[in-house]
Amino acid sequence: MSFGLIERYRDRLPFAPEDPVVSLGEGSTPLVHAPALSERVEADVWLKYEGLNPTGSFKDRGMTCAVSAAVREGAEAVICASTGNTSASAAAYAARAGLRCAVLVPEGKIATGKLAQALMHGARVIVIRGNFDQALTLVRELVERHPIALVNSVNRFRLEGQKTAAFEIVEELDELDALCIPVGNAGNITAYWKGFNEVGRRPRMFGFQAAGAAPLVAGAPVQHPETVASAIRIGNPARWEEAMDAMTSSHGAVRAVSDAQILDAYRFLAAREGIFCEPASAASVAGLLAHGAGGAQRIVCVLTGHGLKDPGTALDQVAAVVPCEPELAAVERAVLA
Ligand code: AN7
Repeated sequence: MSFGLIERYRDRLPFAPEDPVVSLGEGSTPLVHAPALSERVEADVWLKYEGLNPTGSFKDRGMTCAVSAAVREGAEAVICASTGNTSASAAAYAARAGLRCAVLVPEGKIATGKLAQALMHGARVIVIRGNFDQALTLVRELVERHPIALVNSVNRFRLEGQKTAAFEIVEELDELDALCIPVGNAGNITAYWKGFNEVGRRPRMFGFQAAGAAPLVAGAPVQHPETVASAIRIGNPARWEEAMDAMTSSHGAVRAVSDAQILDAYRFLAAREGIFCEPASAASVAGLLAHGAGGAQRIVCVLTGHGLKDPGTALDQVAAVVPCEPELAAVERAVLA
């Protein structure tokens, strides 16, 4: 019997024992030591493997709380704008709760696995001819007019759930100097900082954005964000101020990484550490490799989503398969070549 994170951390979450809980057994993800990466950066690095949540991303931590709260409030439907993972998670938890779910996603810019998840879980998938920022503006206006619960990370229950990843890390590591994390809509870095503060810890927070979608680095919204890391193709983060506060008050930083650096880190993690994450997740490691973490010795990189989410980008990155006749001599040549 595995427990979800509301049960595990109820004393630190805004849920009473009698409240309804919608859970898929999220959280309690592995913190995996990364020897090859540690050697490259001459520090001790661990990977918080959030791709092992039920729908394959960290969003499930926030969604168990957001959907449980929506049920408690009597909601019948939930909605979100999404670059993909939020839609997959919202769809799954809504299905579990018996709620209707609608998701707005940017046309042509969501990874195949995420789209398949949202559709399989029965969400109404609305494809916006625009980007994530436009979709988020639209859903925020829509929920002003209709009684539908908004489950983007502007919903405070999302951050409550996601802060539990920080609790799990400090339970495993007595000392932690820095956290490296990809930043898109800036909810997750805000949630980690909240979680660390609640347990009296203050690691330096290093946020990494894709160079083509780096409003926090530029100090201004980006009108037309572009990056291979579609999950973080976001030009105007909702949690802008909180994220900047997390980085400045922890003596961290926000930096950009190029798509080439992201893809290098993505392949390195798969080929050398045996860990397959999605491109956006690799931004945390790309950032550590490119910019360091202020001389920190004990570092956690958050791998936010599973590599299986985005088979298209993976297959674009790797060597071709080896065709072979079904004969021993041919197989021998193919294997030993
Ligand atoms: C794999 O699904 O915004 O900075 O709509 O899917 O909290 O936004 C996804 C974000 C990092 C960035 N890694 O987190 C969405 C969405 C992955 C992600 C982020 C996302 P935030």
